[in-house]
Amino acid sequence: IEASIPSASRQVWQKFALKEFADKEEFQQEFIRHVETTLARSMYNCDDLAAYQAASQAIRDRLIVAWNKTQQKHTTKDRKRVYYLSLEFLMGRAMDNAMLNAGVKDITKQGVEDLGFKIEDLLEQEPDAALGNGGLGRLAACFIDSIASTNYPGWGYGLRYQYGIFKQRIVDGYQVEAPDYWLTFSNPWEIPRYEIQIDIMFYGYTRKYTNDDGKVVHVWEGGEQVQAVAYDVPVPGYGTETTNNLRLWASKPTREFDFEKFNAGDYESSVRESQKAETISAVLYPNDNFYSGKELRLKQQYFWVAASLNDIIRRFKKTHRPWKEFPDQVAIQLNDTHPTLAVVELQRILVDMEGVEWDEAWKIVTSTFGYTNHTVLPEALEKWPVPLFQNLLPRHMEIIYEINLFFLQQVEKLFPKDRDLLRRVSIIEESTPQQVRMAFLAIIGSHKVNGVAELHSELIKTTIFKDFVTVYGPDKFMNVTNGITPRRWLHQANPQLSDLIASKVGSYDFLKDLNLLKKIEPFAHDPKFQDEWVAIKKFNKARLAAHIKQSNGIDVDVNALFDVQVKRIHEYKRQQMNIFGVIHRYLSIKALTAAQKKDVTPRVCIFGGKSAPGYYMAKTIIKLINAVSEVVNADADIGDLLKVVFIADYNVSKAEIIIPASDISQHISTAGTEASGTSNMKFVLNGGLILGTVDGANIEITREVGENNIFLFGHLAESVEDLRHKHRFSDVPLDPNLEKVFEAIESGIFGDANIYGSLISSVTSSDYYLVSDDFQSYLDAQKLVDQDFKNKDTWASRSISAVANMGFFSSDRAIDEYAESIWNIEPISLD
Ligand code: GLG
Repeated sequence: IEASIPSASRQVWQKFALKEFADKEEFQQEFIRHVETTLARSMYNCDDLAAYQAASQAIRDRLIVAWNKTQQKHTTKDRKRVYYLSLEFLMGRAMDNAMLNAGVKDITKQGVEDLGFKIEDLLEQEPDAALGNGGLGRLAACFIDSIASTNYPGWGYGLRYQYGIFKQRIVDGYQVEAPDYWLTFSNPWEIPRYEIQIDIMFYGYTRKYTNDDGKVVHVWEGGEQVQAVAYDVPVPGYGTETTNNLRLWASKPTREFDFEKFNAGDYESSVRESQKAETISAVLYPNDNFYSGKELRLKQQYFWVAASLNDIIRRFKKTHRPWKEFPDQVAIQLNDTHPTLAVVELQRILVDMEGVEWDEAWKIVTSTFGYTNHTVLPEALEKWPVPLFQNLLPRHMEIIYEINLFFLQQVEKLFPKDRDLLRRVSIIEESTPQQVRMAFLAIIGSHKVNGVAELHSELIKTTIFKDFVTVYGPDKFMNVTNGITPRRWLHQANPQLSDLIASKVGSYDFLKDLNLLKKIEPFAHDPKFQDEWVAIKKFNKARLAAHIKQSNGIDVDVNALFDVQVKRIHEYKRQQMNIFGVIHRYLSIKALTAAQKKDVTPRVCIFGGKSAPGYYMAKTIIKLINAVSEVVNADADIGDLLKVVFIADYNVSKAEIIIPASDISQHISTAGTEASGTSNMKFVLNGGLILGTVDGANIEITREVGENNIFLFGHLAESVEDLRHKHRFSDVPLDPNLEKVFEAIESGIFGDANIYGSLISSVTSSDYYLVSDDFQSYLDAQKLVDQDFKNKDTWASRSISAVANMGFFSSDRAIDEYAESIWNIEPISLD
């Protein structure tokens, strides 16, 4: 390498190479150096924010050392790597996780204490990196943590949004959105790589010519150009030296502005172009499980995919291998269809730029990609109108037509004369206008397609991708059940529980091998262990109660049953059913005599979650929850028997407080609609039990923890179609308890009933999400929860047994499965 230092000088470098902190003094020295130089402050003006920044700079320096070492090692080892392409990485805060994984938690804690600070206060200063909407983005964050922790060589590629998911405030019971500008203070967890700049083109036109060898060459030219600049976020593994990379791209203008226009006095239009370039990566689209065909979104997708592929190919070319070995060096995972353009872009680079023959190129492409599907909801499947696509990416559109032609020819050969099959599997949907079906393109361009939980992986084979099973056979389709990182979701969120578990396991090894949790099962009935277990739950409930008091001004009793539903607000997730159930509970309690009230299990019903800004129904549900909360919490007849709380602005760092405090959490989607869910795993891992439907990963959680340790209810996925059909073609009577709930809402006790008209009529007319069909079964399950919670010992033993059997849901296990069956990569140890 040209820029390398001559061997004679290397000794000096090695002598002064930055090392790990030997003790807290070394940390303190670095901390003070950063306060005084990096921040240009002193002990006379160092507040918590400055202290957080200095501490994180000191830790960041160490991460960079480990990062460099890892990258050098991976380069010399020269083995296959995986690239995880995700438009969302919902990372949350970095500092606590960095301290843990870098093994400097105690040093930092004591170090800052001597200097006059509390570590908890510093951690609170960090804004969440909220570059995602919900489960899909958080899964990507857990996955890159696991890829590093299990020593796989792997990078994440995403966008560096300047605005993450909006902040939610509740005003008068309604959701109000505020921008999340999270980069106000410089971000210590990223390394700008201004030297890594890649030109990206949009629009323009294509032409072809025949070159001297008589070969037809396609060119794409004349379009708008922007530049992609790399920002690297080190991803430290836990209990390993491996520190991988998350590379996020920011868009910049290629020229700062047009000098000609500037000199001619046209200031405004000279800066306009540069501003336009920057908007590409400016903001995260706030939809979860919903597709909206905006041109800027497609621009984001191409910008990110083109920059990432350019980067990957540059790295591959350094190895001087022939193109056919590309798939032996590179695996690319498509996190949903958002990065599917990468399939087309790689084919374009190989054929148009590198002169590889079409068929050979296509073989390389399909051996490189894997595609993960995260939903069967039709409204979430990406389809781009052909005119829009063609205008933005004219050459890509041609290539898609070509890919489609060859694919349909292959299908025609296998199933001659089945015109309808051809129509059904075509990448181009023959609608007006025509649409590009991105999921089909992803399937055709990948060697493996996976769903994210068993039921979901079965459903994609029998519903949305049925025809592709016919074409390819079943082996292309597989399941990898999701997982979560136990580092953040157990040790960091619930340190006391982690310590208690460690006391029985004999070490913290369960944080790397979650199956070791099994070792606590023998203590499920041990009264002393139960007491300690219950005390920790109570402590976590008190922590949440304090948060609720501070943010909502509501007093909640920590001895009450904490019943939690926190997730994006969506009709399919059925928060409406939950709040209707709460209203039913309220009406029932009000009808009791004082003596009868003594038998009621006191409950705190906690809700949290954001609605997409344009999702009217979800916003109405939020309003109803808040309206019910106002009435119930102020009702003297009810007292502590029922409290209703909506926690505003649910995000990763709030999840870390809320999840460890639940007794029951609700995962109550209409069967067959929630692909997996991942918070269900987090709640059980923290000793809460689930009230849920037979859907997504709830099914596998049941298998692992046992039917006695979960409350299941509702219709099964296989009956959903029939039930919907009944609603459409006959009068299905409304559930009588639900009818009473609707009467209460319509009587105006929760304010203007008109507000909730559409919410009620969606149930009384088609009831697509089967709220009425499941309501009685839901109430019955709730009743059982009330009864069982009274028996404290049994409840504790169920909670312990459930945790003991959660080993399967570590994202380390999920990553091992991907590595083995899709990516074909192996771990690289650094020693
Ligand atoms: C999706 C699904 C979830 C799933 C997650 C991760 O809706 O059920 O757990 O991806 O696979 N949009 C999502 O959150």
